[in-house]
Amino acid sequence: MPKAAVCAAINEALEVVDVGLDDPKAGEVRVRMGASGVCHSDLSVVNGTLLSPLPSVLGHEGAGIVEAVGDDVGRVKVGDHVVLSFVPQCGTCYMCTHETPEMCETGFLAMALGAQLDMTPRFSRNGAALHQMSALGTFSEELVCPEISVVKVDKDVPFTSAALIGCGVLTGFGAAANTADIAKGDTVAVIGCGGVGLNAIQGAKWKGAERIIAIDRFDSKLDMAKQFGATDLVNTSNGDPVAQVQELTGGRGVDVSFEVIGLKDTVQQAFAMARRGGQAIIVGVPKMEQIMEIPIAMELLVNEKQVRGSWYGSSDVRRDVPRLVELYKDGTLKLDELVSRRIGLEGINDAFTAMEAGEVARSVVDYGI
Ligand code: COD
Ligand code: ZN
Ligand code: ZN
Repeated sequence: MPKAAVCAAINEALEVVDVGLDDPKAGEVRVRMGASGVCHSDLSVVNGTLLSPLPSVLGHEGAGIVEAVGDDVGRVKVGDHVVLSFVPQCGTCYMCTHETPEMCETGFLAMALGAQLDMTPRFSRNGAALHQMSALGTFSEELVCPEISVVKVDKDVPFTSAALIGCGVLTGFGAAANTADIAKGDTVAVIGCGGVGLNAIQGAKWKGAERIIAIDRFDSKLDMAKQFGATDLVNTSNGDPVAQVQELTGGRGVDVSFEVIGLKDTVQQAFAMARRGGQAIIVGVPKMEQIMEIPIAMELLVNEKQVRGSWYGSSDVRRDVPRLVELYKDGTLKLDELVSRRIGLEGINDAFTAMEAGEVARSVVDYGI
């Protein structure tokens, strides 16, 4: 029986327990986990910000080794190293064939309901079904997931680095590389320099942005942002970040801004600091009831500002994961540097505390295989 960190109810600490794991069915694979990142969205499920069915094995950012395959599995074989995608991407549905596989219709419900494509989970506890976050549940020594949720990667990428590709890197880097229209020489701003925001910075740099303004409430995060390519640092505790950005840009604002926290106020700030004709890219997801307010006449029309949501960095995982691995290998993409702490499953609750205190880019569960 694998050990897994289970969230039984909102606002309860995760419990590390033995869980049952069914064999993979047709189109599914069993993965022995190498590593799992601890992302803010895991904490958002625990504190009720993000709605996800409970009880559940959390974790949606991981990498491991294929240990068994069900019938009709053709994309991977036993022994392959894989990065897990928290969005299953089938490659054949309407969205997948219209260049938007991040919104794959085949996997959407399973992902939202914490189950496999047949809407049942493979985990159980004392005989009762346990959901799997994003059809995964990477806070487990082993899991079963759809084969369309795994992407084969080279064996020489350490699991602790490969794992981070699965959420933080695809989401953040992709927001800059895929969703946004960044031109060489642009000035961008990134609000929120956590595990995802740092990757938006890396993506913007890769796209050729010349100035990258990092914005956060902690100097510790701004120091990390500088290491990942930020050229200007704005601490929100020193005053209104929009005014600080206007000052840094001669009053014009930035070509592209990114909101990577998930708060209404910072979404409004991202829109306000975009220049005339600029773009605000929204990566963080605020509480469901939050509404964005846009002055239609001046901002949308006269100033021609755009606002775009970026779900999973608008990523096509079969195109983007290999591309990111290449960028990691040639030294362009920093992954090892994102791993602030290596922990065991029992350290996840402390990892949430460290995340909220601004102490880490990422804590990573190292399963030690
Ligand atoms: N002003 C300035 N900075 C702030 C503020 C604020 N009011 N609040 C928080 N911050 C900073 C923190 O100091 C921290 O550096 C950063 O914002 C947030 O970083 P993390 O490490 O806590 O969070 P990430 O990077 O792991 O996750 C950010 C997301 C935006 C992805 C996440 O929180 C989210 O919105 N998830 C929901 C969207 C979703 O489901 N995405 C797919 C899975 S992640
Ligand atoms: Zn995540
Ligand atoms: Zn699809």
